[in-house]
Amino acid sequence: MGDPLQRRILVTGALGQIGIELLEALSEKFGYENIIASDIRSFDHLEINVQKYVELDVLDIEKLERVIVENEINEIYHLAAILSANGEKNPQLCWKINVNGLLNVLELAKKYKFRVFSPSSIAVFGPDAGKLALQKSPLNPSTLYGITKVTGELMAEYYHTIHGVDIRGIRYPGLISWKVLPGGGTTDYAVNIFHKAVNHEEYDCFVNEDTRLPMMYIDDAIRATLELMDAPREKLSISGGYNLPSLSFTAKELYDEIKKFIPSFKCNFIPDRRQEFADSWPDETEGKYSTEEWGYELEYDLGSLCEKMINSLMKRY
Ligand code: NAD
Ligand code: AKB
Repeated sequence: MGDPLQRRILVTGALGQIGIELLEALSEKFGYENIIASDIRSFDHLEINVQKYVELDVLDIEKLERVIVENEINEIYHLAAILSANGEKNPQLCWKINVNGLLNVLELAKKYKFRVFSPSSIAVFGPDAGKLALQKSPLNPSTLYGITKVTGELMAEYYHTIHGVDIRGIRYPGLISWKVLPGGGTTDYAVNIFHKAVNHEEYDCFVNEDTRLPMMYIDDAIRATLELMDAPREKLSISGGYNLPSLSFTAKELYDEIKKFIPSFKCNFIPDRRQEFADSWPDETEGKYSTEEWGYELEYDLGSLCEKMINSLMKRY
């Protein structure tokens, strides 16, 4: 076995919106040679610097176990999932990947004693959580995706308490990033709008202009992830999912902010089914426990987030 203090990390679902960014941050922090990226898809991001990539379906527990053992993995960032909008289109697949996939990871974590990061979501909340969701607000989601996320949080608490697995999670708000397009969620409009604006195209936003949701720039989410995984376990009272303090803005407020940079940009608001999912979620999340237990603080506000997104996308296009 290698040095037990040296992190040997497997990232599942690594080609997604969060994975691409987390891979870069983990590689810089722990060394490119210690990060194994995996996803069900074949590797198609030539611009991403990855030393080892494995095509891996998290439902294939034998292959997952082989990858863990052969690479002496002692930490997994388990990002493979189906998000809210796609989950509602294919509930069985959403349940299988989000719940059974996590169960595979947890069973192997119990056996091989590696640490796990498993993201939760603001989708754990339903209409009864109120506009400002607290850590201990009720968890009665009305989307199947939300139900899988509550189940994942309960499984995390169970495997921690009963089997001593060191698993940690964050209830990410809608994440705004520019490197890859988001993967079929409800908050995707807050990313897609930037691509259209920078390309000088009109955008048909699929939620109405008053829709207000908890949001965050990706750098704040990646930093939260690394900070949580660095926190001493004895300081943590939660295994399933920490609320973070979030930004909170409407689709119209986002549009207005983008117009400060690109005044000719035009956005139409044409709600579809995803409006229902958005309406079932809170406007904002309160992050008391993440701040008190591991010192988390937000850095980006709406203005700095828009500036970063627009400058980054302008360089790319
Ligand atoms: P994404 O859809 O962009 O990426 C998920 C990745 O999982 C994809 O690359 C997909 O190919 C892969 N995948 C799907 N099925 C798989 C399987 N069977 N085996 C292996 N890989 C598989 O999602 P994301 O935005 O990167 O989200 C990652 C995690 O963060 C998810 O658990 C999601 O619920 C959570 N989350 C994301 C957000 C957000 O705004 N992006 C917000 C809250 C929570
Ligand atoms: C989605 O919209 O499904 C995700 C999430 C908030 O979990 N971005």
